[in-house]
Amino acid sequence: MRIKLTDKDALIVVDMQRDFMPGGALPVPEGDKIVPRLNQYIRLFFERGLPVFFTRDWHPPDHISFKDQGGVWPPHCVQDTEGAKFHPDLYIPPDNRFIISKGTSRDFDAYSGFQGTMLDQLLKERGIKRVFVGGVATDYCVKNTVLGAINLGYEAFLLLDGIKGVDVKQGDSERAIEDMLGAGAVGVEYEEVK
Ligand code: VGL
Ligand code: ZN
Repeated sequence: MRIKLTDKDALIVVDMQRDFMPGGALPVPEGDKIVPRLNQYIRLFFERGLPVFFTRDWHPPDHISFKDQGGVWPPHCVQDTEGAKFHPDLYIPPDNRFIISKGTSRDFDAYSGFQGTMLDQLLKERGIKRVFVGGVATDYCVKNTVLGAINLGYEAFLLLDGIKGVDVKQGDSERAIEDMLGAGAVGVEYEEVK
């Protein structure tokens, strides 16, 4: 399907941080492989004057999602650490881009970029009606951000060539994609977006 970008569109790049890349604390297999593709999307939106939102997991050191606190994950994306930085090759435009930190308080986790953040307000203020979502992890934060967007009334496009999942259980990412498409998300690839 051909998608023509308009001024009601925004790009959301989910959690492209070192700890989610191979060698990081909570690696998404091949998470780094999507950086060049995401950079193409980021440049496309930036060149069209459309806003780009970068979500990041931004946890305190004693966050409840960590195993030591009874959670399920190894410590990851601790605020102000190397692991919480974006992948060094990720293109961050000089302006019209926004960093959305989530999971910032000890007692709450947030898989959706909308949870406990200003993302919805920032999009609404700019008249955004459609969001294009890529990044990691397909089966956690990408999925919850896409479903969150749909619940808030946005049209959501899933960047099929710009996502990677963790697959704690085999097939998790495939099921997550089915869930998103089933909820109304539209899957797209770069060549279709102009
Ligand atoms: C994520 C697990 C824990 C994600 C964040 O970004 O998908 N996954 N925290
Ligand atoms: Zn996390």
